[in-house]
This record gives sequence, C-alpha cells and structure tokens, in this order.
Amino acid sequence: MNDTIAAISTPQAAGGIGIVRISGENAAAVADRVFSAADKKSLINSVGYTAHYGSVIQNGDVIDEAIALVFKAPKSYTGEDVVELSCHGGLYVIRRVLRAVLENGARLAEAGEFTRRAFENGKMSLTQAESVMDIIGAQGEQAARAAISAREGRLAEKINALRAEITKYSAHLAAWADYPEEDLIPVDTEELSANLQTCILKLRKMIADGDAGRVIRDGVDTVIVGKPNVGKSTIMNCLAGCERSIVTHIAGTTRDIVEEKVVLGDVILRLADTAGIRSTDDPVESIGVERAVSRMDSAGLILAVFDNSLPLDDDDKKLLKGLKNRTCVAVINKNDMESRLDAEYIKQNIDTVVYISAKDESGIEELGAEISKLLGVAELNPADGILSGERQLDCSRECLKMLEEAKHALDVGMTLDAVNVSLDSAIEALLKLTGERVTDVVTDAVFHNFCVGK
Ligand SMILES: Nc1nc2c(ncn2[C@@H]2O[C@H](COP(=O)(O)OP(=O)(O)O)[C@@H](O)[C@H]2O)c(=O)[nH]1
Ligand SMILES: [Mg+2]
Repeated sequence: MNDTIAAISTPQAAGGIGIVRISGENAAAVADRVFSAADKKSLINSVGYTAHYGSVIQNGDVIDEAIALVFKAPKSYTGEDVVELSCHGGLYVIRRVLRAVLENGARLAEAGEFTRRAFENGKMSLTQAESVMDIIGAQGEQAARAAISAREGRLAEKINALRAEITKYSAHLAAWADYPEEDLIPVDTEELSANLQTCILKLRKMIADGDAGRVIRDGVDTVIVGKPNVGKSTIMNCLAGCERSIVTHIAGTTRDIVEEKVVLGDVILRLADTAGIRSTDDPVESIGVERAVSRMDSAGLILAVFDNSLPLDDDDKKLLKGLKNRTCVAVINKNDMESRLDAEYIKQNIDTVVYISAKDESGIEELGAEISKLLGVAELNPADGILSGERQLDCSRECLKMLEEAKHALDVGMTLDAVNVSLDSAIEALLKLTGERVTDVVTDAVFHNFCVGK
C-alpha cells in the first residue's frame, strides 16, 4: 500500500543544494542502488540520523557527489524510512538524480504526499499538516509565527482541550439518560448552560482570531475610494513603494481599477485603486465609477480618502453616507496643506480617522496601526495557535452552531437527549477539524494544495 515515493524537495531552480527525498519501506534499498558511500557501507544497514558522504551513480556514471541522510521509521518526517540525497543544486543534475531514483524502484510523489503520509502515520494532526503549507507560504513575521505555533501543535492542543470539555458534559448527559436507575449526580442544567456558554465564548474568540489571522496570512481585499483628485493614486503608489498608478492634477485620471499587494505593518492589503467617484458624462469615466462602487461593495476594507485642503462637498458627503457600518478607515490626505475640511463631520460617520500626507509619506505607520486595530490583528497573539484557512474556520463555525443549539435546547427545557445530539455534532465537528474523523475527499482537498516534495 505504502510504496516508496520520491521527489525533489528543493525549489525547481538552481541553488547551492538540491535535495531528492525518498520515503517508504524500500527507501534505503532504492537509495543503495544509486548511491555509493565513500566508506562502502550500505544505507540499508545504517542506523537512523546518520549522514554518509558518497556519490550518486547511474550505469557506472557518476552523476554528482552527495550526502545521504538516513532516517529510520518512525523517527522521520513521514514516519517511514526516509533517505534524503543532498546534491549540488543544479537543476539538470538534481533531475538526473531523481530519474535514477525513479528508475530504481521509487515512484514520483504526488503533491503533499510526504506530509500526507506524516498525517496518516499519526505524526501530525490535519491542522498541523495545514500549518506546514502556511509556514512555506508565510509572507510576514506574524503569519510565520502563527504557522509555526500551529505546527508545534498549539492550535491542536486548544481544540483538543475544548473537545475534552464538551465530551465531559456529553458523557455526563449520556450516562444520565442511559442509566437513570444508577446513583448519578443529577445534571444541573443551569450550571451546564453556563459551562456551554463559556465554551461558546472561547470558540467565538477562536473564530474571530481566525478571521483576523486571514488578514496576516492571505491579506484583505482593500479598496481606495474618494472623489477625484483627493490623492487616491498617490496613496496607492506610496503604499506600493512604486509608481503603480498614474498621478496627475487632472480630475478623472484613474479610469480602471489598478491592483497591488502591499504589506503594511502586520497586515497584507490587496489594494485596489479606483476611479474617483463623482457624477460624470464621460462614458469611459462612468464605467470606472461603476467599477469603483461595485468593488467597494465586495471589499473587506475601505480606505475612504478626503482632501484636507478643501471643504467637504456633496460628493464627499454622499460617499460618507454609503460607508455606514462598513469596515472603513477615513484617510484625510494632504495633511501637509492648510486644513479646510470639517473633520468632525467625518468622525460622526466613521470611527477610525487618520491624517496622512501621501506626498510627504507621513502618517503611513499610523494608518497601518489603525488598520491592524480595526481588523482585530493588533490583539492577535500569533503564538497562541490561530485557526487558518476556510476548512478550519468552517469546521469551527459548525461546532459553534451545534454548541449554540445545545445551549438553546437546554435553556428552553428540551430533553437532555436532544441536548446531547447537538453536543455530539459539536464534538464531531472538532474531530473533523483535527482530522481524526475526516473523509478521504477532505484529505485529498487539503493535500492537493501542497507543493511536490513536501
Ligand atoms: N500637497 C499634496 N498634494 C497631494 C498629496 N497627495 C496627492 N497630491 C496631489 O493631488 C493631485 C491628485 O492626486 P491623485 O493621486 O492623482 O488623486 P486621485 O484622483 O484621487 O487618484 C496630484 O496633483 C497629486 O500630486 C498630498 O499628500 N499632499
Ligand atoms: Mg487616481
């Protein structure tokens, strides 16, 4: 069933070192067929955690000199016997080494297959496996820390603790329902309701942190809006660190949406600069305005820009009206100029207001800090184990829904059996989350996103 697999585990590019990883029952035997140690010892008879200098040979030709690292099951990444051949990182050479390995009894690994085996061999939970990809994909310090703490099992610990707690209540209910004649402590419904509420609050916090975590991991769709000439494109360029959008003093310069991914403090913004929103007869500009408005509807964060040097006009006020209850920062730009705008009016409509000068690049750090606060990233502790990815959040939301149902059933006086049905579903959702009860379809989907060689 678990045949021996192999892949290049380093990037598909020239580098200092290239690694071919082999995993499976015959890993050492396969490696012995292509690797000749300088001391003539065989890898199959070597103990785990040893390094051997030698060369990779095929049909009598030396392909490269190499170091073979030997790991013995279960003490390896996959939990199986593993040999890693570290060669010089030339793409041609490393591909030839892989070919030699494949011609001598290994099969090419599928994307994520090494990590999948680690999961299937109980080396890690599904959340830990997912964190491996998060570590590889991390683009900032916070995201990397969150991924590493999840990899270390901090997230799985948190989930398991919650599950243990729900299981305790569920077991008590089940015992009470199944063995009414036994001398069991009666279920105190008020106390149970309070305990369930504590679990609900914990889970809600985890989900909120997971949502905030998305901002540091994948970034948030952010749209820059405002009437023409307030400095939207200048802000875009300032944040992007390059001349991404065309800037002129002519109102209506930006027509189409211009996009750029930028890292601002702890958050990743997928920025979209838009055409200034105003009524216009120009057909091209009006399409741009339509696009800006529709992008605003779908954005996770709106940067609404106002010109500090001008009094608010009808276009500004109309925009402000449409921003009620949205995740929005009012950016008052051109702070280098004398103020003629009614900031109080803006503050009545939008809670977060930041002054910047895109021209002088001042106030940008504060803008980043306010965005972090607004998106819940500021109080996020990445070392705490944060839910990551839609799958994890979906399972958690399912669990939350079931806990809320259980509490509701309890509070309105439904039978304890009915309460327990919901608690069982809540536990089930957490088992799915950690991968203890997961279908092949879900596992396939998780590892499908991995890179080959991991
Ligand atoms: N003084 C000053 N001028 C700015 C600032 N930001 C932008 N501008 C100027 O305002 C004009 C319009 O800028 P632009 O970015 O094209 O505005 P948009 O139409 O909102 O995209 C240009 O002449 C910019 O140089 C700023 O912070 N201070
Ligand atoms: Mg513009």
